[in-house]
Amino acid sequence: MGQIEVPVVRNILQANERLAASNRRRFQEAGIYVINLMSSPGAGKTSLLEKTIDGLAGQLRMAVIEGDIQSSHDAERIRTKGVQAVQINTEGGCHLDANMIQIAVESLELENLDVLIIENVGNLVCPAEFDLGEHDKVMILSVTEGDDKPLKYPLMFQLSSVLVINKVDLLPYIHCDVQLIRERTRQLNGNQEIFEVSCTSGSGMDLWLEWLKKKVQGVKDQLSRQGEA
Ligand SMILES: Nc1nc2c(ncn2[C@@H]2O[C@H](COP(=O)(O)OP(=O)(O)O)[C@@H](O)[C@H]2O)c(=O)[nH]1
Ligand SMILES: [Mg+2]
Repeated sequence: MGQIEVPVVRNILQANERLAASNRRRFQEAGIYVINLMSSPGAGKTSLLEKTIDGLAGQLRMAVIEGDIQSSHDAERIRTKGVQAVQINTEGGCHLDANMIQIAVESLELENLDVLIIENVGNLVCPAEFDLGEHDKVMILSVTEGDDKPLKYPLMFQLSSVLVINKVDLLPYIHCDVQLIRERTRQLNGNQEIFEVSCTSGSGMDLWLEWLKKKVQGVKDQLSRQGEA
């Protein structure tokens, strides 16, 4: 059985890589910066999106793709903020893939946007394996999940450009050592940016927004350099 299953999984991932490369080209041509936002359920992905929308209002044009197993609850939260949100229901699937994103972006005018954030399905395992064509993977770990998570779910920590440690407002009430999260993450990924935030109080949000704006500008600069060449 194992000998049959392994090539099948490899083929699925290779097909996904080809579609992700095509998405990436489409994003580059449009000059739009794209994030694949991942975490376990409830760590604060939609909350970070809401805070980010508020923080970027009037500065950057943003859209969201919402990946959920079922329901359009999160997409509605985003639309309430006046931002376009495309819902993908995976109907039981535990992650998004590049094909789903290719279809979802058809309903967006990418050329009129600066940043697209894709909220992946809540899961610390499978989403990390599927490239969507994003520029950066950003993961959120809530302090309520515990400081052992880099040890137990290393792949997402290894592949993410950014770790957002959320719910720091709850630190006085729980046992979680943020310094230990930092050290354990560093051992897996020496280049990861780490932000400590609270989506409830808004603390740490300024540094996250500053980082995001720099990334968006980087894509714009690259596009204008290509135009000059
Ligand atoms: N105390 C606290 N609660 C938060 C924070 N961020 C999110 N939450 C709460 O955590 C729950 C899950 O948040 P949500 O953004 O829906 O998580 P998602 O499933 O990852 O999209 C909600 O009840 C939020 O209000 C935070 O920084 N502090
Ligand atoms: Mg959500």
